[in-house]
Amino acid sequence: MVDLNARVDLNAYVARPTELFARHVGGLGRRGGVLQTRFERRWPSAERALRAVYGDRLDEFSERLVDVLADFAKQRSDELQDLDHRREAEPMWFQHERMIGYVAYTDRFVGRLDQLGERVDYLRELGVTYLHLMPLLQPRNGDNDGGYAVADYDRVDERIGSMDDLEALASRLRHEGISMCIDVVMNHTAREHPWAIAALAGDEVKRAYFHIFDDRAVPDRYEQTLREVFPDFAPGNFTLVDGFGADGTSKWVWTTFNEFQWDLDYANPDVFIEMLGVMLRLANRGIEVLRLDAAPFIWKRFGTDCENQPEVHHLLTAFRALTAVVAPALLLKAEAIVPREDLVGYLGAAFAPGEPERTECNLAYNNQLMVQLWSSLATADGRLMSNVLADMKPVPHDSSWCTYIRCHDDIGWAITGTDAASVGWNQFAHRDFLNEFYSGEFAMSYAHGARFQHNEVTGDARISGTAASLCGIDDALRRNDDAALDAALARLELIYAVTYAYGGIPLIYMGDELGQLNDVNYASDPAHADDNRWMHRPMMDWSAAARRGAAGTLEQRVFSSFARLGAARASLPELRAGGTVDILRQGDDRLFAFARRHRREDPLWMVANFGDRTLTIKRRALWTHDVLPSRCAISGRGAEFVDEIVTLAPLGWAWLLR
Ligand code: OTU
Repeated sequence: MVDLNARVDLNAYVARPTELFARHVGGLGRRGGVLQTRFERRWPSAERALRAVYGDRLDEFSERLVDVLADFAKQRSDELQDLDHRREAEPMWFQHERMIGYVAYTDRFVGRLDQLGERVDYLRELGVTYLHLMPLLQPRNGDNDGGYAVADYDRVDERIGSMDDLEALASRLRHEGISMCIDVVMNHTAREHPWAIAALAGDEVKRAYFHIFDDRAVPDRYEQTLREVFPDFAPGNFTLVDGFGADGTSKWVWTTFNEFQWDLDYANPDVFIEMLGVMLRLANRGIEVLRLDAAPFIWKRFGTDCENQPEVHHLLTAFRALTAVVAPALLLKAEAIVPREDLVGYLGAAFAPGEPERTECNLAYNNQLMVQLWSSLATADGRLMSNVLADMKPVPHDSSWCTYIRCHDDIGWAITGTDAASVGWNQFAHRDFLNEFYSGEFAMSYAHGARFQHNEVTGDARISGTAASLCGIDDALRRNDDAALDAALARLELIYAVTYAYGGIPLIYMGDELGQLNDVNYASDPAHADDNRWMHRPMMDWSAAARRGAAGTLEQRVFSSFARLGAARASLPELRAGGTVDILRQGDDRLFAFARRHRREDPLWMVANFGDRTLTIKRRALWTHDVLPSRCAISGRGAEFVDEIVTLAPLGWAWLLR
């Protein structure tokens, strides 16, 4: 194991890169001075992280790193330098209560990048200040895992536009107050990427970009401890690929995901430098947030599951420090859907008591909250969620969660044996229940989802389906049951209201704001037929969106609830990220309650009833930090705060203030 906090003799190495950098930027006047200050501030962290991974080999490539940074710094536009200065003046900008995210596929949302500007007003109605456009760099042809198999990091998928369109859009959105986020698929490339093609053709340098083995000996050793991410359509973690070199021999290539996605080998510093270049090129096009896809997988170690290894954190720390020299406005978001003790480390939380916090990614997905919201709805019980979230380590004050309830992926039930036991449940029985419930197999269920990646051997499965369909909107409409529809809408609002209050950037997944149902025709595209995640990646229904202004329509009911939540959130500085979350337990199984607080400011409380009967909470039961709530800022579905009592109807919720 590499020691995360290994001491290195900084004096021996720091001087040289610092001087080298000074030579590059020395002639740039005042700007050069700023760059030099940033370099001197960030390099020690990068240096220490890279030395922990590469040891003395760092001395062989540190000069190249310095060159890369200086080149990109010189190319950064005036507009983006202004942005850098603004962000440096307000480094916690992304924690603001105004931050609300929207996540969409460009083609499914509007068609092409140059058409997206027409929809800014729509996003504004929702209060959106952050737009994540799903993978949009040039993918391989045919099945490309929704764009997660990139054939060229320097080109935009030609079906949606060009790099220039992307740059123009990022700039336009920025002027509208919207920061753009895109994916960097950093763990793997498509097998059609020029690096992979060169490796196949016998180029030894490029072969060393990947994990390629002549026979099964090494892969078999790794397989003993690896899990399968897609056991259904991509079993195993290695793929036998024919056609290597002049004689066309077959070799085993590491492919964690689909067989056309070749894992990159970050033990090779060339790969690190290439990916740094990819990130900085996108930053210099005006992208403000990079979603680092499958980040936990970028380091492999025998005898482990090859996820969340210490080197992953060193590498991310180095990416953060180095990108911050050129583009301090850039945020890195870890896509790490991992157990909570592993998850908080991506935001720089200490790994063990007594260890220091680190500066790693700015953002990460709070998948624990997401899973628990669905689990609580299905069980009509807030206890497991309360236990799990109370057990989560706080994250560093300068980072933030992305809170969400749906994304383009399946929902994996990351609930451990210990978690389940904390409320007297069995982990596997609970997982099976959730799968039965959300796939609609369970007799009493209102959900219309489907099982994803059912593994007959382990019994494991995950869930696909849109939020609306999982909340029962589909079911209520089919049965033409108004009361059921009310309840379904209340579920959707309730879980989104938690994501708007819990701390972080809440993400609206495209279509949820209109209650869009599953795409029942997803399988008619042969490239999507095997992968039912496409059922919750529908085309935007603009005719449904047009009904958002028509009183009494489903779309109006759902959309207005999102707009109201967004407006309320933006008016409550208590809801900005940072600060603390205290889970409040009242002895009522159905209740989920927490208080958010920044230093000595007054807290904001959220109380939510996941049960199917009305519940009451005495005001004094919400006592925290020596204060009590006295008024309601906003509430949903029958919530009242009268005298000393908060009354919550089933699925009712409220945000309370002092
Ligand atoms: C990600 O998901 C993407 O979100 C998926 O859409 C891609 O298929 C995949 O990477 C490959 O690029 O395991 O089940 O901890 O959970 O990277 C989906 C991170 C996944 C993993 C995540 C991955």
